[in-house]
Amino acid sequence: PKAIYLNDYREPDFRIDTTELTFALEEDSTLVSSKLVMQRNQNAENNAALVLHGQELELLSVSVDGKLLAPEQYEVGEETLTIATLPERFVLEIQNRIYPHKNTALEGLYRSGGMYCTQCEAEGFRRITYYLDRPDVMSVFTTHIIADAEKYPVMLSNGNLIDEQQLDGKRKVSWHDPHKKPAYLFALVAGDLLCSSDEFVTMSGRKVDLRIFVEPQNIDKTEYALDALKRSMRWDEEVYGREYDLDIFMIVAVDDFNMGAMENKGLNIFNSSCVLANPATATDAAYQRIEAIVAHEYFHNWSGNRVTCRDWFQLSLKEGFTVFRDASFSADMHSATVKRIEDANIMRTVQFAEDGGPMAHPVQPDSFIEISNFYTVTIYEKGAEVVGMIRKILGTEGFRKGSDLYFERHDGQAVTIYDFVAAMEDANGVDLTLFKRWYKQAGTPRVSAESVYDAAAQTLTLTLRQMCPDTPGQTGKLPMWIPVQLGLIGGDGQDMAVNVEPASAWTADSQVLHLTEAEQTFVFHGVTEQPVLSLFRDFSAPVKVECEQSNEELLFLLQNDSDGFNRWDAGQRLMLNWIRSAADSQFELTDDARNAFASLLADESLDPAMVSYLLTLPSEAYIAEFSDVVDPAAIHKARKAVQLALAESLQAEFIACYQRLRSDASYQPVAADMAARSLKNLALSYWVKADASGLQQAERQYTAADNMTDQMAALVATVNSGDRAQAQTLLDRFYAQWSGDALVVNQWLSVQAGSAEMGTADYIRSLLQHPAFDWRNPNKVRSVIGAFANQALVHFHATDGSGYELLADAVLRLNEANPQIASRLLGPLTKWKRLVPAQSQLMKAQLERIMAQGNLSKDVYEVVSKSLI
Ligand code: HT7
Ligand code: ZN
Repeated sequence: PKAIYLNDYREPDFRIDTTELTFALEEDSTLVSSKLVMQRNQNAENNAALVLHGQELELLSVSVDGKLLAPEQYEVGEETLTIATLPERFVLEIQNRIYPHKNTALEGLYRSGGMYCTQCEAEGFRRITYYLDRPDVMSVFTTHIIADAEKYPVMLSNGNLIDEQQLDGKRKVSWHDPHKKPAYLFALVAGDLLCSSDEFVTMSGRKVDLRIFVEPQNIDKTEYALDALKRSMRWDEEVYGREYDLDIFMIVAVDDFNMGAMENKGLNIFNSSCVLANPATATDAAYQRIEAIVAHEYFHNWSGNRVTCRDWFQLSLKEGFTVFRDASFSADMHSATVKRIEDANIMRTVQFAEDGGPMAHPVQPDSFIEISNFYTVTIYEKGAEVVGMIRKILGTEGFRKGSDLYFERHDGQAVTIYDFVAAMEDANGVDLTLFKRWYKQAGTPRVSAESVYDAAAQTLTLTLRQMCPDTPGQTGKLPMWIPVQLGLIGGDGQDMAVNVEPASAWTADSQVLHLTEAEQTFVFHGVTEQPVLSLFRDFSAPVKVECEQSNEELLFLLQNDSDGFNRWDAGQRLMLNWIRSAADSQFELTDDARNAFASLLADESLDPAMVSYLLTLPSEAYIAEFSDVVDPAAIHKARKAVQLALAESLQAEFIACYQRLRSDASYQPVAADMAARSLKNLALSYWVKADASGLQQAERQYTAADNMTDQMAALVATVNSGDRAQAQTLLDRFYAQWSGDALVVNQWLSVQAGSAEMGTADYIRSLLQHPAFDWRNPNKVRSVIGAFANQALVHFHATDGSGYELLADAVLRLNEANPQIASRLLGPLTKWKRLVPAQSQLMKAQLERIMAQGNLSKDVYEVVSKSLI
């Protein structure tokens, strides 16, 4: 397979003004007829041939301006259809047949359960018909669907419904989308579905119909998504001035889906796990994920659909910006500090690992073999952090001016990341040239800090140094523009007022210091006592910070920092120090530390969700990211020792906290209740570790629970307690209760597969034989294989290599059937270079075994070949 380069980008030679598609959904195949009104682009070469993309299509006929072409007038290649001689303007008509029932890759048009659905991003449309399947070709689409009226009473496509006809036993419906769009935003759904409806009145007073379509058994699980949708629509009007632009907005839930959801114009398609919820079946975490994803897909209507990407190297233009927007929305709906903690956690565990590994790539990549491999945490989450830094630099008002200009200037266009930055610059009169390095340089910058306090001069001199390690294909990185939000805290725990020199490097409003060179020294004046430094407040830049601070200083920050994010960060750094010092599996808390955590647990004025995070140990993956050489077994043991020490020394406080937060009120998926449940259930998880009374309480909670959050928390606490018999009893009860609900069964699979107490490779192989498991369903694969390789780290890294072998087997099994899922599963196998030598060799051997197989998909080939370099 060969790579595609950003530098090779050329404008398309042809445009497609209108696209009319007719789908005849037949028993075991679908006939697709397309009518494209096309013209040669002005700056295209005069005689350039038309080269359309197409994959796995059975071509039936090609006509130009109503005349059927003879086979010698066009050429069908492996993945192209070329027509050499064409006029300036013409109407191209193509008929082809496709086989949705045989489509296991879940790209293009496929079957999920009894319904038809599509997934066209990034390059799935070419599996439907021959087309210019690239995002800078935007067209106005009309879609006709003809199918058996009884089997498929619901037939949907983008835009507004324009016609419905009965045709002896069949029905034909027609949809028209007035907004021009690239083919990746096309969607079609047909099935026997029910819908929940509502309406929304936009800021200019237009009424929009809202519909969520689901299979009949799920009709009681749509309320929350509908509510989240209305809140998202209002929020986008209020915060970004963006109004919805069609008469109808539809969401469809499907069971078989490679990712979370898809923002097709007016017809979002969702993985059912990301939209369906009711209190009995969905946890608080699932509710929050649903809210965030509904918002994310809705926000794409402007950041992605109205203004789209010129090419796939610009993917972060829509994804980074939209993640940034959905994160701000979630912060407004719940706690901003907690949301920041969650996002920083993902950056530090998953994105930093990607940026330090073989698949490291810039937010705007230079090349790829398979674009599906680039829907990554770097494009999404680091992309969002980069947008967040622009907001830190410009301030909230300046950022809004920039986004207004961006949407106004580029509405209806396919543009680049630099067009976005240019709008921010032009709206604010700032030069962001230096800042753009964040888009081009891969890798996580390291920032070290050294400070010297001069009591006589009342100054603090702070020297910051930055360096960014080499990444594959990129050496000798240049300094970045790093916004360092900071505070100096006095002995009374209060922030000190400061003056900074050079003043030009300091934005007083936001307390941000601008680090732009490899090394810079800043002098703070009027510092009346030796302060404690609080750096990178609010996770102001996605960097690794090296700043020597003692455990006493960290404890001080944990108790006093006015920045909630840095309170949590100080706690994590402190716990990391403990875990490092517990390498011999023994650990004891100091009195000061015990008392500090005890008072956090007792402090009713604090947000319980925040306290829950303050008392959560860094995950094994997080600890690994902060280790030079990763020894998963040692990390597991040391972390467990610290966990036990916390559980035992704070047992009374955990029990008191648990009892205080118990509530008999009925379940509500609202922020305050979710926060209380999160701390209550964290307290339970420690209590269970401390003594047998915790396990009894877990069983009482499990039995009494009227909601999945409490039921699942009790189950997880029991499974992780190490009492195998009790764990099995609850697991059996759970399955007996929920075997009819696929989404709940997936949670049941993943609790077991992701548990350090249960998830050995042998156990996973037995789960793969369970009737509830199905290789064709990505959610089930993720629930078992994904949970095992990403969460049950001590078993995935078993010293006999059985975990690595299991993952490699799964990748090979899925390589042909579903290459996207096969490739996504591979992530944990690419980290071999940082492991202790014995593990490293075992892991590499499995990569080599995969590489040695013939016919690897492009997706799998790209990840494995890059990982072995
Ligand atoms: N924009 C959507 C991307 C997506 C996707 C990409 C590749 C293969 C399958 C996919 N399903 C959805 C999702 C989003 O970011 O909103
Ligand atoms: Zn997205």
